[in-house]
Amino acid sequence: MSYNDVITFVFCFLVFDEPWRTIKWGDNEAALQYVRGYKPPTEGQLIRILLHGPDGAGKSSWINSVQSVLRGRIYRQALVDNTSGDSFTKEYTGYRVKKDDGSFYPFVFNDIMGLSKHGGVLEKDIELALKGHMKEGYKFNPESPLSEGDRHYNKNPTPNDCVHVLVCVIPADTLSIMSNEVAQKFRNIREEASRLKIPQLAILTKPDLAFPEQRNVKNVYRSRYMKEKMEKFSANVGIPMNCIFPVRNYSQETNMDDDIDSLILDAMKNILQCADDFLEFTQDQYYCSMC
Ligand SMILES: Nc1nc2c(ncn2[C@@H]2O[C@H](COP(=O)(O)OP(=O)(O)O)[C@@H](O)[C@H]2O)c(=O)[nH]1
Ligand SMILES: [Mg+2]
Repeated sequence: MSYNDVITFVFCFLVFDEPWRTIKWGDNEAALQYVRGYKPPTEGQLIRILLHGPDGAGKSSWINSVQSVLRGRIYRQALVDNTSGDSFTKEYTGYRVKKDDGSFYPFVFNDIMGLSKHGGVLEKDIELALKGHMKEGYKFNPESPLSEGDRHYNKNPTPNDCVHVLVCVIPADTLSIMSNEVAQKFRNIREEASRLKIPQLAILTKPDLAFPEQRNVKNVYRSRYMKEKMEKFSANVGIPMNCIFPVRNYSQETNMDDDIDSLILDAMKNILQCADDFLEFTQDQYYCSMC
């Protein structure tokens, strides 16, 4: 048996015959129309999507990837850090996606400084951001959270300032080495979001780096490795499997790819549906009186 035969055998073993989750690969028209035509339940409502996760997880890349899909070309607005080390996103910044007519989509992404074992964003800061107390432009301080006296503290958050969906961004390739401390931080943040009834999803980035067969993005729901990682993560952090979406971000591509788009749109569609459910379920008045 040659080396290649052994590798093939191992890969066959690791891949399901049938995908365990179905998705319409490359047939993106309906999902694209949904996201492009999305309107929040009330006029003037802005859907705030807060992304949090470890440094280098691909949060900024995800924002760029969504913009790329919606604009039909590779987009690079949110600064992507391709060096390891300290988090590059040190300021609380909101990113909106422009439509062709110059107006904006009714959602905004907030990319928050990474979550790590030592330092990283403080849980208190995430709580304040969830409640809409954090103004854009706030520079994170790993030593102390935003205080009421700070000029970036929003005393009276409106429904547009509050977070409507919390999205954990996790790299699939380093999932197994996530420390207990980081997992505990995730759980604490999740608890706070649950208390505020804010829906939570997770996106699992870098499937292409997690295992070689993932280089074909269509294998993402056929990989036993990936499913096992998602199940472990789900059990560890408490996010149900149907709220976890593997996505391949546009990182080295210079051209769009229909299959990569399919994963991004599937995740984005679910994020917006969660926001809708949340807004329908919770009266804004009541929600913001909790802020
Ligand atoms: N191969 C691959 N690289 C990715 C993916 N997503 C992000 N990256 C790369 O990971 C690095 C960190 O990404 P970045 O978006 O800055 O992470 P952030 O710190 O969470 O905002 C960059 O070099 C990205 O190009 C992905 O799905 N696949
Ligand atoms: Mg970033």
